[in-house]
Amino acid sequence: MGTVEPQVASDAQTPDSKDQVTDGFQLVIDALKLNGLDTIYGLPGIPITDLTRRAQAAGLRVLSFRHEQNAGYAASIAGFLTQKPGICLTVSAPGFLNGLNALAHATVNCFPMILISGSSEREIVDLQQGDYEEMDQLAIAKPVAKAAYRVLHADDIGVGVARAIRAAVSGRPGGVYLDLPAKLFAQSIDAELGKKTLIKVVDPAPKQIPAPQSVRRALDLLKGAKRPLIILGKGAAYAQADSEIKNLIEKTGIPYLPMSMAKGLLPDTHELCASAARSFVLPGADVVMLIGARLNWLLSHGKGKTWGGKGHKDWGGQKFIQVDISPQEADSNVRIDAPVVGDIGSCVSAFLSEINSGWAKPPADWTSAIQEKKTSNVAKMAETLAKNPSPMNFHSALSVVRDIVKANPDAILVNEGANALDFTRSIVDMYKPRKRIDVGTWGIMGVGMGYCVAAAVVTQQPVIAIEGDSAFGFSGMEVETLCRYNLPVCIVIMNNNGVYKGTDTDPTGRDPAPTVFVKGARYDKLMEAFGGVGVHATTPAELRKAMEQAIRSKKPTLINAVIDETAGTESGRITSLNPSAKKK
Ligand code: ADP
Ligand code: TZD
Ligand code: MG
Repeated sequence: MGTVEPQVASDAQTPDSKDQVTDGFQLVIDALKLNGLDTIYGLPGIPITDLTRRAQAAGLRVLSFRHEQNAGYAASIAGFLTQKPGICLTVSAPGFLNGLNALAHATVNCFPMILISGSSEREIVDLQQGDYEEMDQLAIAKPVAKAAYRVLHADDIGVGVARAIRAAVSGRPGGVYLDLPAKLFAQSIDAELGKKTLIKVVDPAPKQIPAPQSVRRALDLLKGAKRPLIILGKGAAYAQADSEIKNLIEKTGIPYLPMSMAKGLLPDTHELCASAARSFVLPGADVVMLIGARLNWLLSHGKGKTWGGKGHKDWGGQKFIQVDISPQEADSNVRIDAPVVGDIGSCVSAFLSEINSGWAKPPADWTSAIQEKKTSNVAKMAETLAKNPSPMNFHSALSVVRDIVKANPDAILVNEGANALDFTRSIVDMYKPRKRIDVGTWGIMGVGMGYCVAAAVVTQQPVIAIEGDSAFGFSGMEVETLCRYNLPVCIVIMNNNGVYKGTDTDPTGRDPAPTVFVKGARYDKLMEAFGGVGVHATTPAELRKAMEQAIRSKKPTLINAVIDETAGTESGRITSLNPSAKKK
């Protein structure tokens, strides 16, 4: 620990005996506990080592990682899964910066998270006198956080934590930074007074009821539609309004398309699910209702050829209804004819109360055309999945994963990579809400092992991670963490020897190509090094056996699934965003 400050912050009494005194460490712990925040994802060191120890002693779950980025991703997804801010705890400057990536990720994906970092002495930092791990962390966090606060006095900890919680979960959720300078922790104040400074946040994410007029406008538009479509995004999954959303779709009979992390909100096998006819419904729809989904790059900005527009920026002619908690989201890419601002539970309930009084199903020519497309695409896919090539390819391996997930619908599926991501998303059906967690809005690599830890800890369900070999490398060292906490996680590495594929070569013959890795790498040995189960699988049968065994045993398992190194495509499904590939 750094300097120990005698005491400050409280006016009246001088503490006369040790047990009537509390300190900054304790108040942080008490403030978190008081608000039901019982899990910390972090990495110890100056000045927060004692905070991790004392939090653990006080009954909080403290999960210690090998790199702060992974702890941060764990906290971010815990926020998504629980609607409570996930807490990431780091040391100053470098630890803080390592965690910052995840904070930005939380903000971009609308996940509630609080990054708490210890920081160095304010006076020295502000005069830039070269303190240990000196950095103006608050200033650096601000641009990527939804909000950022610093607490200087122990009797402000209660307010600091309360503000951080409200900022993280209210309205559009996001990442919040809380800066706690080293000196704060050792400040002691009278225990009774300290207790009174704590705040139990009342109604941290208040309901936001939509204006009746906006609800009517939206329903009028939807009623007049000949080819309506509902798009469910991860905001809809986050909102935990599962039965309302199911009712809306089933009562209206409108086909829907789930975005990646909204898969399973209704089972992907639902008759109204249009996933297998995506490239038919997007250009074909005349009215589209977005529920917790932004018209960003993942939806081609609501225009262009994907939507039936002539050129890449041309409007396809759709009218849009957008249900979102953020009043600023509408019109961000194309005109939104009927914005409905509110929380998804309240908005969908408002729709339902109107719809209950009768709703005509969409015209049969639209729904039957979708059905036809689905049937033919599903049949084509089934044919591909049934093949058993040697070496194994993405399809034959994922056909196994598809069966395992079907048999274990409560398991959480973590997914990252390029081809390993795109193929899994389209091949593996999800059956329940919030079971699929992946690379999110930025399409980032590195979320894998942090997500596995948090998913196992907060849901107490088995976790299956389908990882590209490159993707896995970003957080691979956390297999030790999985073993240390003995978490029921089954990792499958789709090992195609590299980024996208393993076949590139250096034209000069000097080095390996930038996209390729050591051929035939044995990632399974990595898991064995820490006492977990490692399996080398070269056939679908071996993969199936190993996955079944992993789920049954609940032991941390890593299956190195050998995939044909020629099988992938450059950038997976987003080749068009790749400038060099476009030129070819
Ligand atoms: P996807 O990537 O699945 O399309 P996005 O992350 O783009 O989803 O969109 C999620 C949207 O959901 C954001 O615009 C966010 O404001 C919104 N959102 C998040 N939580 C809620 C909620 N409880 N009620 C309404 N909207 C929400
Ligand atoms: N760095 C980060 C943090 N995020 C990224 N998305 C990338 C780099 C670029 N990138 C992708 O977009 S996918 C990918 C990288 C490096 C890895 C793809 O290789 P993989 O998957 O082995 O994980 P496939 O199955 O071989 O395609
Ligand atoms: Mg790969």
